[in-house]
Amino acid sequence: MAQYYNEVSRTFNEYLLIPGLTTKECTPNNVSLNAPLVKYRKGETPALQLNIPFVSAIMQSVSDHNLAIALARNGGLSFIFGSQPIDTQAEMVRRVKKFKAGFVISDSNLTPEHTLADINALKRRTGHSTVGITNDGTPNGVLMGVVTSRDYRVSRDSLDKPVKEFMTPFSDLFVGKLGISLNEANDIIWDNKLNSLPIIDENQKLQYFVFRKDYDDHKDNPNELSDSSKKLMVGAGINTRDYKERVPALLEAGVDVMCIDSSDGFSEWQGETLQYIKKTYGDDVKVGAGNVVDKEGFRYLVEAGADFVKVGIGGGSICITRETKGIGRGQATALIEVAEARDEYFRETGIYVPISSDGGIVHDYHMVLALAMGADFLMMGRYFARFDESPTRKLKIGSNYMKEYWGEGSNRARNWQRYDMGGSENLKFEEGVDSYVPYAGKLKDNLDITLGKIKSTMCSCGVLSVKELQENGKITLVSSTSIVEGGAHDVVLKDQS
Ligand code: RVP
Repeated sequence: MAQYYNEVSRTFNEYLLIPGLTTKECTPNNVSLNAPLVKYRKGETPALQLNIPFVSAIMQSVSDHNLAIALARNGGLSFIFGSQPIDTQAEMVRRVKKFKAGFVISDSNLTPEHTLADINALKRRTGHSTVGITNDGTPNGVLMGVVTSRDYRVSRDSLDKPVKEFMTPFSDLFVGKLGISLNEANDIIWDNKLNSLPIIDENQKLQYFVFRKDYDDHKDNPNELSDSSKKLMVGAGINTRDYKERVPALLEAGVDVMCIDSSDGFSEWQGETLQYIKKTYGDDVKVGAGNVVDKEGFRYLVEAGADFVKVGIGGGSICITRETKGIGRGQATALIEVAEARDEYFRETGIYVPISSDGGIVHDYHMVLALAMGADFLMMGRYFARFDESPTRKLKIGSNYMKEYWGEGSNRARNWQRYDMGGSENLKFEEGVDSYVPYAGKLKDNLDITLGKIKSTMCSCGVLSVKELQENGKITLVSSTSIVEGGAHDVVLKDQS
């Protein structure tokens, strides 16, 4: 007879937190959001920790090098999406590791042979008006000149005018030499009334731009997540097919941690992948696994060597796995059970294996609930997809700006490895959708508000750390009628437009 779970499968919306005593030292400034990222022994500190308990989803529409840089600068970590060729993924990792505050790798580049029409098209795509002109049109080609919007007049100049006729040529440019400090670069910008300064190497190859407008952005960032050589930390997704080639390339690029990315991680494929990585590279190479939704799945991955385990099937905002395959579990219920399994494993072995709640977080209070229910850190896709730094297009739909957001199981991502169960190639079906999410601006601005809310809720609960929240948090189920009571009700809202 099949095994029945008598408990109803529940999600975050069905719970609330009950306040604890807020003592006088319980202020948001005193709250720490540090979180362990990888397993550790009792009494030791984890080899990798997060400064805020957030990681970004292993998705094409979420985690590229730009988002990874923005998130690490604010204390979290991105897992660069694995559904791309090994060399491009490794290059994204490399870009994060090479990041230096204030030094931007040029994302808008053309050759002198391109035309004004190409400049216009590029500007529409990137939203940036400074274009590096290099011999081969790449971000690190030999610098031939620079084009800014001061160099042409769309109303007067013909669209087929070649770039070489209106760019500021190299001979007239102020440039900085690789190795220059940010302060020195800014001095050149201010002394010469420039908007940007290209930085070149000894072969005149473009390395970075320093922009005047970024000056204020690049003050010290107290939460920055960096490694022992002060480089930003970054993760990457891998799969259970090409790991023998992908893992060494990612390690070579400097990746700090990897994660096997699959919608259903309770598989011998993941077991084998974990064992291979640990046997080949030893325990210093860190790799998480998942996703699972119960004790059995957690145990299996931990015993195979996982450094952390991700929890969640079917709860992602773009995920239709539950509809198409009928597998999954309410995110809260799954998390509560796996957190119990982690604690039980810790009591038995003295090894603490962090768990991540992955998918289904909608409101900021869901984050506090997930942490209180036992998540060490949270993986989010939709939340990060809304920001400037995510890799997708921003579009105006009606009167609102939106960003594109698509699932790894959608036809658009074609990430079949994530859903692979072996078997025939032509038995593929979609487990995700292609969608829009409301555009929300810069990551940092939104994150500051979210973290402020989380800290404030933790103060209401009378706790100063995630650990205390997990030990002392009080959680209640809510009825559907009390959910209505929780919003504005029985009043006529004034027009908020
Ligand atoms: P959300 O934050 O609710 O948008 O969920 C993101 C999570 O959804 C990812 O981390 C991943 O686990 C899952 N996902 C990604 N693609 C798909 C899909 O196409 N079904 N699901």
